[in-house]
Amino acid sequence: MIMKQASPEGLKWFQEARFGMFIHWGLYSLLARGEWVMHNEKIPYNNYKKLADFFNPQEFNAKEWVQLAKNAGMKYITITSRHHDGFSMFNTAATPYNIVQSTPYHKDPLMELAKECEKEGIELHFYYSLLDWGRPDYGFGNPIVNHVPENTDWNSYINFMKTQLTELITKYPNISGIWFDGHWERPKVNWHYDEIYSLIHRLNSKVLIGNNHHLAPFKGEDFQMFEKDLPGENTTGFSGQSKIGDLPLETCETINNSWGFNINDNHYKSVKQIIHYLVNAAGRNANFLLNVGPMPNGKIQSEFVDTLNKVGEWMKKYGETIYDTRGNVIAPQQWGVITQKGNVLYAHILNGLKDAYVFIPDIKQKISRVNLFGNSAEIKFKQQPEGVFVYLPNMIFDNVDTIIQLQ
Ligand code: JFZ
Repeated sequence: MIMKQASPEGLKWFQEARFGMFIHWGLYSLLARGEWVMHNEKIPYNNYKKLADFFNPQEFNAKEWVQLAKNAGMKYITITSRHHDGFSMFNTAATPYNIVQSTPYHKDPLMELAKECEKEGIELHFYYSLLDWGRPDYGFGNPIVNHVPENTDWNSYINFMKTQLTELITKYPNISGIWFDGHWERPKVNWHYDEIYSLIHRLNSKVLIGNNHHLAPFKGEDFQMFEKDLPGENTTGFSGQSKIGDLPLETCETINNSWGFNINDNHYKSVKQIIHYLVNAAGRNANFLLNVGPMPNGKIQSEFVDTLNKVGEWMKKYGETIYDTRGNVIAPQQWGVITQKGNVLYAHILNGLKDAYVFIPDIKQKISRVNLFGNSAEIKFKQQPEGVFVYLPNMIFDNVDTIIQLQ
């Protein structure tokens, strides 16, 4: 079988986008203790299922979510269509365990979101869990023998996923990516990726495939992702086996410490931390997918909204140094990172300087002019074979990011 990748058009917008919103939203949001609550608290599947009887997000408003993302300077949204609890947050014929059929809400929020995204020029990706804690044909916990879980109808599970993925790709307008997760739970099983990936690209060649398997990219994948780590770092221990390949990169991180809504979690990241993560990702040539976990009523909590709006204000001023740039042109430095667009380099000083100058090594192109981004006054510099020295005496540093433009 020939494994094709997504069309270049899809890859191009993805690399230009640089900033997206991750959304974890499902039945678990009701319990307000994160998306792993069923597993962590050993809630029996048949009891957990009762949550559907009262999942009724009356305050959900696709317009509000899309405006929030847009105002924050985000170019795409990646939302959970089905998480490990197995509940489908969209209208599907493959199982009645879905938001339209088994909740009093009876509507499909992902369709509303997809239509709104299309209208507003925001791309939409669906998170899709390979792992399912409840379906008998998945057989969670069963031993894997000869690449299939024992005592299950594994083919039935694979077909179920194919049916759902076909629905997601053919029925929802503007969908441009699938974000797989759960591989790590069964690294030895036969996931039939060859069939699944070619199905996706055959149905829509624009759709990008990414898989949170924490390994070097598999054939047919279009981007490589990192969870809670900048590419090349491994602070979480999840990213150890991730060799960085040639594909576009994405890294995801939470706005507090949780993916799904968590009422106990007050560990809100500051605006500065979020901006630093975004700049550090761009400097390493990666998109930043920033997660929020909406509440069960469909609202996004005010702490997140405030932060996102402030990040958006920064992006309105400085987005030019982030969107459509390339990173890894020059290795990350102690003081920060460099992004590049055409023949313009942006040195982002994130961590302050010891001396009254900044040294940018390994610059190949001839530099003719240096100034602060957004300020035309020229700054003194000296170009040497080993790099460029930019002199910054009496400079007032921006507490978040001082951006020096070189061309
Ligand atoms: C996964 C999910 O389990 C989690 O709920 C969330 O959706 C996140 C974005 O992705 O989290 C993982 C995935 C892999 C590992 C750890 C957490 N891992 O390999 O250790």
